[in-house]
Amino acid sequence: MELASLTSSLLTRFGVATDRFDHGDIAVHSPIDGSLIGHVASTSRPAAEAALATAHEAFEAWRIVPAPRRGELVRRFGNLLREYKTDLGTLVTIETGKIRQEGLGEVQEMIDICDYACGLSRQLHGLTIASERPGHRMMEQWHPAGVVGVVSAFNFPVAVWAWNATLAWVCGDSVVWKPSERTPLSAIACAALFERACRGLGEAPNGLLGLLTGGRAHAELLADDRRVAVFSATGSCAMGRALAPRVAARLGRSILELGGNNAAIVCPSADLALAERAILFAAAGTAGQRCTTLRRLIVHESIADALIERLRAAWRRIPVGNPLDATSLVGPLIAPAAGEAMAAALSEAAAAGATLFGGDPVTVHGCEGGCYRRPALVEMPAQTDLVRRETFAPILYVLRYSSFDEAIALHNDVPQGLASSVFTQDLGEAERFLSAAGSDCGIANVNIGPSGAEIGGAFGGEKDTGGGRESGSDAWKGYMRRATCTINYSGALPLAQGIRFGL
Ligand code: UN1
Repeated sequence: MELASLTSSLLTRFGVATDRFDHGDIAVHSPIDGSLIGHVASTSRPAAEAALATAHEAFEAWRIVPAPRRGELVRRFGNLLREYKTDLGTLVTIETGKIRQEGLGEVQEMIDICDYACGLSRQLHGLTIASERPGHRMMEQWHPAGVVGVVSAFNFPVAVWAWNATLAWVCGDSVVWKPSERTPLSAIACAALFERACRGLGEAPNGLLGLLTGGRAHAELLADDRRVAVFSATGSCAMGRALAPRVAARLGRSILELGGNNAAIVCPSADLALAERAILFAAAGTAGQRCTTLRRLIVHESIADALIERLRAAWRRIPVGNPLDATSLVGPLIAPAAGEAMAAALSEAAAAGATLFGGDPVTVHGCEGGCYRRPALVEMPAQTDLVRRETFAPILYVLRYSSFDEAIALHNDVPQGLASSVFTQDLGEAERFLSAAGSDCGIANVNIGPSGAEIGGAFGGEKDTGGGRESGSDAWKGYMRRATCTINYSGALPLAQGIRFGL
């Protein structure tokens, strides 16, 4: 079936009215073959302002709904996602070009975070704190924060939004979402499913989710508006650098998940067969377009030739093709510009004396309008500025090391700090990598690649990655405000620090 009609039948199944996707100023193309799959209207400035106002009203009603009831809404949303997993996964594949397995995986990640958030809705625990004063009790309460503005990227168009939105909802917040201009249809589908989840729950006010389709002006609106208590943005470091100062200017709170330049250190004792499989998924998966994609391999010189040999054999066999075909492992890049950026990086590497393998354009029959590239393996003589930059494409730079200290130094010597991994059977090396003097990233793994994190842990990274944490662990605290409360039941008025003050 032609992609446009497949897209429209999927959207109809989600309950989206035809006029939401068949006219408007934003032309949506599938990276699979470059074909036009829909038109979406940009939200006008007044409509965006109105969505913010409605979201703020919704917050004021929602914050007093008991948290477990808020969890019930998210549970319902999760059930709808279970029901529509295949359809939404297919739509994600059509709109982003990621393979079917990864499209389904992305929806599963949404289902997982719904379960997590639902459980969390009964566990928004605060502390009881020992007071220094007699007859006093101290406690911490966590209260809803307000409107959460979410800016999401094309590569994880629904899961990363869901990490933010589901936590925000159970925390008593409302959400205004500005998805990537490249993936408005997946966002519209999610909004339709969420609306259905709301319909079944009397307590859910109108406006718990506002959707702003269009360009960066909406992201700027969310960054600037004081009603947006939490501004959560995923995307490039450049995007973060442009928006974070605007939030800071109004002393607002932001959660930033920006670029990564993730590495794996492969030690002499590593299980090379396991490392090879992990490297393949982490470097070539999602056509190198995850923020957690493995971009740098730091290999001990004693095993480098053997590992590179294995990787070349694997790279040669990677099936690059239509992501809707079950046999494809690597689909297209999001747009021709991404292919151009990849080619430019490869020529810069060649000029720096690199040994290049792969990286060439691939013509996929029936998908001539898509931008398909064979993943590239690039042996670099040194960690140059090129290697320190994130090129959002399937390029794996390979560097050699001789001492573990040198490997860690190379590992950390990049501006970004998202995900990292070490492959070793040596407990000392593994522990050193995880220690305070080891990997400086927000995610550090042993014998697993850097990508494909589970939702149960906090997700995010340091340095240019922006420092934000989303998803599991105690990331929910970022979506609430903390009140420290002291109650005096003594009948007297002792002051803290033993201060005497009175007439
Ligand atoms: C992203 O690319 O922005 O850990 C998110 C992973 C996925 C999420 C990636 N669970 O690779």
